[in-house]
Amino acid sequence: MKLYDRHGAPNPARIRIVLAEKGLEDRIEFISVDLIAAEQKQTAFLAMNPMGKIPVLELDDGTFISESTAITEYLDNLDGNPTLTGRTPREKAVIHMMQRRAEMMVLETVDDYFHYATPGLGAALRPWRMPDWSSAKEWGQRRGAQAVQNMPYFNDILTQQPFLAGDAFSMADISLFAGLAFAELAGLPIASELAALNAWRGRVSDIPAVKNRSGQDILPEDLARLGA
Ligand SMILES: N[C@@H](CCC(=O)N[C@@H](CS)C(=O)NCC(=O)O)C(=O)O
Repeated sequence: MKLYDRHGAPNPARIRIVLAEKGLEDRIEFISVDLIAAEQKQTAFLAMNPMGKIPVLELDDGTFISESTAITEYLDNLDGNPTLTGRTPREKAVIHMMQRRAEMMVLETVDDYFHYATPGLGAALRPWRMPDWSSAKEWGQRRGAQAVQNMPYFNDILTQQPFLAGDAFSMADISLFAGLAFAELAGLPIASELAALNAWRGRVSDIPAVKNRSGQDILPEDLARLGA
C-alpha cells in the first residue's frame, strides 16, 4: 500500500498513529506531497482525491481511499479486530460520534484559523482558498476563537472517563489529539486550567504508537521554508 502524506501535517499524523497502533508501518510506502507547492491541487493528485487533500491511501489493487476516518476504518479492520473504530454497534456509533465532534469542534476550526487568520501554508494555495484574503481573516479569527471555546467541552468529558469514547483509546482520541497538536502549532494552546484535557493529552502522548507522531514535528520545517 502507498500513503500520500506529509510528515508532521495533522491529518496524515492521524494515519501514522493508526499504522503504528495496528503494526502496519512496514506495509506502507510513504509518498511525500509538497503542500506548500500546492502539489495536492494538481491534476494528477486530484485524480486520486478530488478534494485536493492528504492523506490518501492507495491499495495494492489501485483503489484510492481519502478521508482520514475512511482510511482508519480500512486499516483497523484488516486484522478483523477493529480496536480503534469499535466492535459492537454501540461502540462504533459512540466512537464515530465523538471523533466527528473532535473534527468539527477542534480540528476543522483550527484548520480554518491556520489557513485564514494566519499566513497558513503560503501564497501558492490561495487561489484554491479565498481570493480576497483580507475579508477572510476576521472569519478565520472567529474560527480560532470557536476552537478555544470548544476545548472545555472535551475537558468535561475527560473528567468522567479516561478516553473520549469511554474506557478505551480510539479513533476519537486520535482526531482530538491531532487537532490539539495543530492548535498548539497555530498558537492556540490548551488553557492550563483544563486539567483533565491536559492530563489526557499527556497520557495519550505516552502511548507508544503516538510518541513522536504528534503532527507538529516536521510541519514547522515547512513553515520555515515560507519564512513564517
Ligand atoms: N477531511 C480530511 C482533511 C484532510 C486535510 O485537511 N489535509 C490537509 C493536511 S493536514 C491538507 O491536505 N491541506 C492542504 C490543502 O488544504 O490544500 C481528512 O479527514 O483527511
